[in-house]
Amino acid sequence: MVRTSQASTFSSSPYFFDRGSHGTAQPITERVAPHSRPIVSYYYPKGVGAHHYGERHPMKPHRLTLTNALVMGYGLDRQIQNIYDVRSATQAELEAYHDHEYIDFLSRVTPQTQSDMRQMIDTFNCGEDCPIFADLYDFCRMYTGASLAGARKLSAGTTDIAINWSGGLHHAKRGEASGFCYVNDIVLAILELLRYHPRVLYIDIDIHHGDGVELAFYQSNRVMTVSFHKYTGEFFPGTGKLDDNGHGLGKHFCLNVPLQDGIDDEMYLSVFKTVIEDTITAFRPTSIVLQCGADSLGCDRLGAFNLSIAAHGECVNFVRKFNLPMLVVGGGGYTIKNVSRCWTYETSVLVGAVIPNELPATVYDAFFKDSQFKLHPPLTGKVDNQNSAASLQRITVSIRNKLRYLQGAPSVAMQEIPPDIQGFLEDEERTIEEREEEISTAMAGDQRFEDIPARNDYYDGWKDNDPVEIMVPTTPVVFARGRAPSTRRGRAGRPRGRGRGRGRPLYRDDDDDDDDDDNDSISAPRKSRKPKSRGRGRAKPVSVAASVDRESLKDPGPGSSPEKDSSGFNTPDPYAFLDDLED
Ligand code: V1D
Ligand code: CA
Repeated sequence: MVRTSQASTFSSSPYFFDRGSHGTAQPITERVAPHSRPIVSYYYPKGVGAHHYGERHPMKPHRLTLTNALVMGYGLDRQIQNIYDVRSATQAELEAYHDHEYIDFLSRVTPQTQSDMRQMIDTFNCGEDCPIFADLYDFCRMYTGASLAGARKLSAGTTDIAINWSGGLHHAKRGEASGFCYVNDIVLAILELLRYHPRVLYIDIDIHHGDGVELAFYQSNRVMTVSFHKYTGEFFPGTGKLDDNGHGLGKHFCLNVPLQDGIDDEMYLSVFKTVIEDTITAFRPTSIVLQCGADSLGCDRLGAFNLSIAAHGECVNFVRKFNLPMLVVGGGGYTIKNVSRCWTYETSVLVGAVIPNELPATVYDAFFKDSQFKLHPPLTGKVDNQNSAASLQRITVSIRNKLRYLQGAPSVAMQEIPPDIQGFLEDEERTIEEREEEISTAMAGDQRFEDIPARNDYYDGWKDNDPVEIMVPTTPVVFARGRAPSTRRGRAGRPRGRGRGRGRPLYRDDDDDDDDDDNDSISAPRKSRKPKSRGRGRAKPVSVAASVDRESLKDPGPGSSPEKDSSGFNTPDPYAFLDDLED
């Protein structure tokens, strides 16, 4: 069924830019040389699709069953190196981000006990959007276990791409459910990646703002979040405006791309590719997490965009081509026959296979009959396009100017070694394969010091122009969040600060001094004062990890006199701290 591709590249495909008389994007026909095909791991927690939010609820986990049936029906399983029915996440793993009280509640509440737990149900924001349904906790543990397993495998360097269509529940907060999401598997997976990856880029193409992930990393400079979404102020969750850019150390490490109803393939792809290319150039992530919410497709039951499956898939393809370790997760998507087609198509894009437009026969044929069993049904042009070329240009120019504040990839703090690294061999919850993988991950860290390239060597791709010397201890862990994602620590003592609220940071940069979000013209970024040759190359083994955090990337405080670049923007010198590190 699957024809493995051979000749040309996607960029030579006439697909999106020469759309002939069809007026809509056509399926990808990229050809990928077999030797360059990535190792793909596909996670499908058995039984995850059998859960029910409720008859009238738009979220239908059955879409996951449909997706899996199409993926297998196309024979894509023969193109995927690893297919896993993964173990569920443990309570301790969930509590690496979420509050103990909240997880304890999720583990105990059932449709039968909910009348006795009314107050807690309100406290934890369950109700209409986030109902209490049978086996809710198992459902959460399943989809989260799959994202965590994918992240671990990426860190071990034993896969290039990990796919978990059951994950991507981007609205869940530390202490409460939100927008059909209970546990934020994305945040947990990113925390896992951060054990080995200095910089993680999160990209969110769900039509809703990825508020839960943004909030979790709003003050971090090691995770850059970029969400593309419908923004009106009213549309759920009501957040994600252009000038929400992060706070404290995380200022400038959060981007929002607010869009209006009816955006079409051409406009979306143009803004997506511009923003992502600029972001990757400026931030230089060492891994990417891509949330592929399919409610941004045309004809979605809750959405209002006009995207075709081909264009949605082209976003995935565009990110794939950066060849960075990538975790791909699902998210929203409420016209389930389209969600399953979309994620099947994206699976084929990720494995580098070409699949025909004719759907394979499955026991779910009834879902696809009205669209003649096609993978690419017409979905576009149903909603008036409220976006204009000018409004989109304003966004891309504004974002390009915001990215100038990054001034090259950031440094990495060496603050804390997560205790779960030191004790990972003792963890009885881990499967044999996980233990082996984790041992090999730690070994790969040792190998760094011998200059043996490892897949998970996070110096890969830093090339020779890193201005910051980063030294790693034998256990290759960096962690810059003030607390490690320990799976062993008690939770009771942890402050329950932000994240307990209804999805808004407690702070707002109303004093935003960026001046970077209007109709700015683009001017050349200021060059770093520091010579590029400093501290580059491989890190040397050190017995004490150097603490090179990015306090120094903070905006200058009131009264300080930031440098001004030639364009007149205030630009803090991100490398100022190097002056203190001279030996
Ligand atoms: F239409 C409904 C029927 C039953 C229950 C809920 C809904 C519904 C539709 N849209 N709920 C919504 C959104 N909620 C509100 C609430 C009204 N309150 C004041 C807030 O507008 C929630 C939409 C959630 C979207 C989730 C997601 O697509 O982003 C997603 N991503 O990953 C998983 C889900
Ligand atoms: Ca989004």
